Amino acid sequence: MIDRSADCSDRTDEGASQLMNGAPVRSERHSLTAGANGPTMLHDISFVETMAHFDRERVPERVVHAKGAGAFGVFECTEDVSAYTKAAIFTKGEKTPMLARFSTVAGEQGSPDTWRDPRGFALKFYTREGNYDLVGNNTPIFFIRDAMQFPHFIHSQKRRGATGLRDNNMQWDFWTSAPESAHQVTYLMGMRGIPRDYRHMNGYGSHTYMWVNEAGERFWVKYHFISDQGVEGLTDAEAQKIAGEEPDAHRKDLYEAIERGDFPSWTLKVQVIPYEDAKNYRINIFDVTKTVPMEDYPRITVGKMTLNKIPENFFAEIEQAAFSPSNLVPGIGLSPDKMLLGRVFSYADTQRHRIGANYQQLPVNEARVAINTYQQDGPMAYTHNGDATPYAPNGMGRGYADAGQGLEESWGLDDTELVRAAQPLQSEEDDDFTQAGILVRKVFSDSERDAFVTAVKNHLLNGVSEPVLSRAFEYWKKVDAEIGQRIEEAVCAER
Ligand code: HDE
Repeated sequence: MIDRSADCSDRTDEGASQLMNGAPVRSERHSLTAGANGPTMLHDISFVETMAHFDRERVPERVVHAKGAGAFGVFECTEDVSAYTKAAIFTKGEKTPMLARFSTVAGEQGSPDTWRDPRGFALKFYTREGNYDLVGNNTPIFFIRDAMQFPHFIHSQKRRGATGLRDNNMQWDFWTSAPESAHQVTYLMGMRGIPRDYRHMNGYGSHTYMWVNEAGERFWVKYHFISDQGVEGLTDAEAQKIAGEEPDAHRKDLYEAIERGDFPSWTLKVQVIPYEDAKNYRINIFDVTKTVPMEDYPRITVGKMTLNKIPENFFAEIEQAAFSPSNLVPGIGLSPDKMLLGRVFSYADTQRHRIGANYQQLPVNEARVAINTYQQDGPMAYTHNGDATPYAPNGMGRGYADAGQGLEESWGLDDTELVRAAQPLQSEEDDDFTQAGILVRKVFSDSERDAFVTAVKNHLLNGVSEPVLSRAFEYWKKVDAEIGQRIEEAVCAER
């Protein structure tokens, strides 16, 4: 037998590692065995602790938006918008530290950054009034308008039960069965459907939100984060090439730009809609499948966000980052958008499952203000209230919020019955197809329209069969008769 102890001897350098109880790891290389050929001893605590922790390294990936990248930065409010909101973050001159995470939607953690998909645009602002999260996308609209449909929609975009494969037939079956998707699918198949990278895309709050000023006046707002780098997209062919060569291309691009000091920035503009206008406006502003025309409500500038620091640790700060539309601050509220209200439940719920009940105590999620909370205990509790009176009301002098606070960012209901129903149209043009048609005819250039037809054709030729295929032709003819015809001819020519 040849003695190999000389080339793999244990080292006891100064930098040697410890177990989490602080005691030395006996060896990071050799387990404790009965003789050099084993078996391994169960009282090898160094081995057991190392392996047991490794076995628990992953937390569940996000059920959507699993693949992403994030960076820290600052938001500076450069304009006076105090007429519309009293939120400290939107006070002229205020600089607020922040975190941004960009993502694809349907792909899993290791999936390529360049698949055709909307991109998440999630922002967490550590304001002096508490954390404010704006969890948007790079598109101003969405596929559906009722949160009840979201699990169904996502199931159609993810993988089949039997094969574990994605299936375009399933995607088009859902889209053509839910015509409110037309606007978002047009956007997705268009030139903004695959961004060049995370820096060259805009971000949108997508839903309508509420702002409230010092006097208690309420306004509806739509957020637009306009990329100072410009907006650029990839063709299918470019995207596929990058997917093969560098699946993490967008994550890499973001980190490399920040590391070389080329800090990406976005200018925040908002559309402000007077509270009463919503009732009789020709578009339902609480329907996230619609945009609000800028000729009626032009954008005003608010400030700029700049990303200038990559995470110190991806898992701790990006994988465990928990964004939620329910993280609001005084002066900013929700709206009656059915999708938004469903989201207000879903995010914190999934985070309790994914990260744990005390996820808000982690440094990346922790508010940077003093907190007096009656929440206590739970798994991995880290911050605590010592021996403070643990209930309210109390006569022991510990403060608590009283009834009557916190109504101003809300809205009342008229004499309303509970129903399960589709929203009525505000006007003829409030239907499912008008805005999608405008996008195709008026926003796309000739070459962009050609690329759009090609993108839809390629998608349909990739596994879509009858009767879904014919329904897809009808769907596009409703968006625009000519474009529908062109798509049908292009598909039939290659089938
Ligand atoms: Fe999300 N979405 N979503 N979503 N979403 C999640 O939350 C959900 C929607 C968006 O970087 C999940 O923490 C429902 C619209 C982003 O961590 C989950 C509905 C928009 C991210 C969830 C929607 C978004 C998510 C999964 C329909 C743009 C990534 C993990 C009512 C305006 C955030 C998580 C990050 C993530 C639910 C629709 C944006 C399951 C129920 C519309 C950017 O809670």
